[in-house]
Amino acid sequence: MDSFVKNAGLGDILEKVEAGERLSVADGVRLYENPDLLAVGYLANRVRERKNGNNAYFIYNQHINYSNICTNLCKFCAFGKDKDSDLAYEMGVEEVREKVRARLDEPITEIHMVGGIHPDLPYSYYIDLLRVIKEERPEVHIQAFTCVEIAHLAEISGLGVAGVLADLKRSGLGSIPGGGAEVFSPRIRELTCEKKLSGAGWIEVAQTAHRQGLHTNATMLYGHIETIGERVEHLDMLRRAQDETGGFLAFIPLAFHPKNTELSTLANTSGIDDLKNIAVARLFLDNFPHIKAYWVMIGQKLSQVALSYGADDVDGTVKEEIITHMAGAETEQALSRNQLLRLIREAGRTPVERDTLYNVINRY
Ligand code: V47
Repeated sequence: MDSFVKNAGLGDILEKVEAGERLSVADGVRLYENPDLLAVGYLANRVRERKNGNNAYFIYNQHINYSNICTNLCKFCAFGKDKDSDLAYEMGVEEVREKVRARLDEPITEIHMVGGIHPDLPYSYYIDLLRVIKEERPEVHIQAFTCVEIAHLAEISGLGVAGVLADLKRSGLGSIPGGGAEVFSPRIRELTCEKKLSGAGWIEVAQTAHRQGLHTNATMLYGHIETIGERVEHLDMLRRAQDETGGFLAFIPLAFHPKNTELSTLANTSGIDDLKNIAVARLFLDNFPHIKAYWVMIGQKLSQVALSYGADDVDGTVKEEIITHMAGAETEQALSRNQLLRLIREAGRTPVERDTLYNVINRY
């Protein structure tokens, strides 16, 4: 049964996987470069099964993007706009309250809220956002503000990263999403998002959060101008950080969508590359409990397949996704619980509805 993995030239990696031994950076590069997707996926599926059994997780969540006004204007992003752009928007605090109120009849357990790096909203606005959400939905877990936004809030408040995190936590922040990581390589940041917080800075914010007991996620935006070496370097930085502070819950590979971005001449990612990123992440990030196949970016169909290539989570109901759809995503805006259940069941997994911290809400 394992012979096809050996025939693919991955016999030594199979042995490491079987022994639960850590893969090297060179192994990571070899996995990405290996053309035998089935062999790489088989290895990743073994690890997924060992870590998560037959469970495939999802969450009933709501996305809120409070503003797209952004001073970073990254080349890969179609969401961020200059404040003078006709497409710029900014929600008042009461508007966010309305967004929450409008869905109070749904069993939402998480609100995922991110925005751009706004040039002039005061620090109090962000605290108010948390406050109104908690006023409307006291039980909800707020997963909000990427590490990039946190660094910005640290600056405008003068509180520093640790001070801001403590303050946000007191105001209702439950955890931090994985966005803004992009590719940590200074070369990629220089070429695509020179104004953004550095890769090292992103990790520093995430680790500061972990030290305060706040969990975070991590992402990697792949499929633009990054090399395979830069992808593995990114994963390696995350793995080292996780060894130190242990607060990452999930890793989510994000498939680049080129439409309406400054990199619009690039092609969309292929299904092969999408599955490779899931599989290599599962194999390399041995200290990450969960790998998410984000259906918004890779589609429902490939998310199902990804559940046999290392992923154990498909994110959630989402609703009103703006960031990927502005960059040309053709996926739905939201999925119902029944759609998620069907997606997971058809893939041969047991659907498990979770909360943000992976406590089980319902096993179906
Ligand atoms: O931070 C920007 C990326 C991120 C594009 O933590 C793009 O559980 C593709 O981070 N094509 C936002 N990606 C999404 C995100 C996320 C989504 C779901 C779950 C979680 C989680 C996190 O999307 C941004 C940026 O890295 N992005 N532009 C684009 N054109």
